[in-house]
Formats: sequence, structure tokens, C-alpha cells
Amino acid sequence: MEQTFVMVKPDGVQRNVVGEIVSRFEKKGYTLAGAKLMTISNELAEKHYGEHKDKPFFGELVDFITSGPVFAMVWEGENVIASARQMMGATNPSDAAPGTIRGDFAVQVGMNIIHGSDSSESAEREIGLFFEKSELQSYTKTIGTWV
Ligand code: RTP
Ligand code: MG
Repeated sequence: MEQTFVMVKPDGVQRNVVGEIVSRFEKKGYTLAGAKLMTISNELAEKHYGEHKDKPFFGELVDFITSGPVFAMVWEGENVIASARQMMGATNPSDAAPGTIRGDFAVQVGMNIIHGSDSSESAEREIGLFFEKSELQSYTKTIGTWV
């Protein structure tokens, strides 16, 4: 089953929207395979955002993402990589549609609340950067069989 890496950035943790974001993915119907609150090292930040290393905002981006705890998650389900990106909305929150996470909770591009992998290659790479295999659960939802 397809998996993607999703992370509530330090601004989202500070703004108390971790639960809301988890809830949106749960209600959509995706399955949580792993999650943890963690602080990103400079080394991990530079690897994670390596594709942007020559961009003018790279230094600020690394400083920001390492500035406080993030909530890292792996979500699983059909078409979850593209769907998570739709649920997040456009990179710049001022272009993000209302109803999307960035559209509802953010204003500035530098503090846009959430990260989600942009392709299957990125998802595999990012899940590997942030999670050990032993931190991920594989299970089937058994809704209806508990009562
Ligand atoms: P992300 O990687 O964080 O999920 O965001 P994204 O795919 O929507 O956007 P991407 O192009 O990968 O950019 C990574 C992050 O860099 C910051 N950014 N700042 N100041 C700027 O012009 C600028 N442009 C991008 C954003 O925080 C963006 O999420
Ligand atoms: Mg990106």
C-alpha cells in the first residue's frame, strides 16, 4: 500500500494544530503507520531539504525547520502521496484554497505549517530519513469487529 511522509512543522506545533491535522488524515480514511514528536538536527534538515540547497531561502528554511519540535508521520492508503498534497494546499498559503490545511491555518510561505512528500521517490527517501523500520506499524483496520 502507498505510503507518504507528512510532517507538522514547528509553527504547526506552536499553533496547536497537530491534533487537527492528524484528525483530517484519519477522517479522510488514511491509516497512520508511524508518528513521533522530534527535533530535527541541522544534518537531517540539510538532507531532507537537499533539493533546495542552492535556493536563496535554504538557510532560513533549515533554521526554521530545526527551531523547535516537529510532528513526523507516515500515512498509508490509496493515492495518499498526491492526496496529502491536495489536503495541504499550495506551498504559499496565500495561494492555498480555503479548506486546505495551509489555506485554513497559514499566511506566510516560510511558515506554512506542514510538509508532505511530493513523489513516490521523495516519500521513500523521506520515510527512510525520519523513521526506522521498527517504528512503523503494518496493520489492518478492523472497524466493526470490536463490538
Ligand atoms: P514542503 O517541501 O515543505 O512540503 O513544501 P512544498 O513541497 O510545497 O514546497 P517546496 O518547493 O519543496 O519548498 C520547501 C519549503 O521551502 C519554503 N519556501 N520558501 N521564501 C520562499 O520563497 C520559499 N519558497 C519555498 C517553504 O516553507 C516550502 O514549504
Ligand atoms: Mg517540497
